Amino acid sequence: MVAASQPTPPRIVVLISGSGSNLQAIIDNVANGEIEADICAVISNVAGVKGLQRAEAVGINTHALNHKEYESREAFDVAMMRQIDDYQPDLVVLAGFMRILTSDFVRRYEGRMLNIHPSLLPKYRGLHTHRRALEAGDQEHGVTVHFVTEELDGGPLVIQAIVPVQTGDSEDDLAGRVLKQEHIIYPMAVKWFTEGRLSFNGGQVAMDGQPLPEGGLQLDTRE
Ligand code: NHR
Ligand code: GAR
Repeated sequence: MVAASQPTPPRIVVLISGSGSNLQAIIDNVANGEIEADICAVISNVAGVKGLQRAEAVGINTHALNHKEYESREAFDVAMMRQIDDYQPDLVVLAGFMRILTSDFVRRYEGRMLNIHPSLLPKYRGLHTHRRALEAGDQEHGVTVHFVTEELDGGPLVIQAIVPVQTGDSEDDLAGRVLKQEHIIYPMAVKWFTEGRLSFNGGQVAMDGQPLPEGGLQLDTRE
């Protein structure tokens, strides 16, 4: 029997700055067939990081663009856009990417760029989220996947995973508990996007054509 010709799978470019464990979770879900997509390239603003090695190990193109070698944020972002556009991606995935992006960059990929942020947005935009949740005495914490807009960590929410904060938790304990959930919800969101189920159009996130509530979907891991 002749196999039916498959449409070309959606193309993904992943931006990282470090360990790339979220990248690995997405790589694994593509490898096992859960996500039908082509991860065409991984780009890091830091050379030599583990995430680049993870990509190289499975034959994905990698690029390191050191932001310190550019005279401005704008110049760095222009270089990144050129590199990304070589691959004509359908989706840009920020996976532990640590540079704030300019408006021109964000506008170029709006509606097709996702980020994972380690807090229950709208709480704790920006950095050091685990420390801030502990210092505030929060009993719950978590992680959010959202579409990227110009407003830092302010784009519309897709899905959150909620974890408990336990007595005596260190920042690392809490970060580890959250990271485990990141590896579940980020591949889910990427899968929905690549299947055409998840969209962000005209300011509204929709799943299967239905607008999502403002808080996005919730995965509550507490008993
Ligand atoms: N850019 C825009 N325009 N909008 C968003 O929502 C973005 C973004 C760029 C990155 C990820 C974000 C996160 O999930 C992200 C979302 C870096 C910083 C930061 O302060 C803040 C938020 C995020 C990523 N970066 C410092 C900077 O000067 C550098 C910090 C460092 O290198 O360690 O760019 O948390
Ligand atoms: C993750 O916890 C991610 O949510 C966070 O950095 C870690 C990256 O881990 N992202 C940010 O803080 C973005 N500012 P990874 O490199 O192992 O995926």
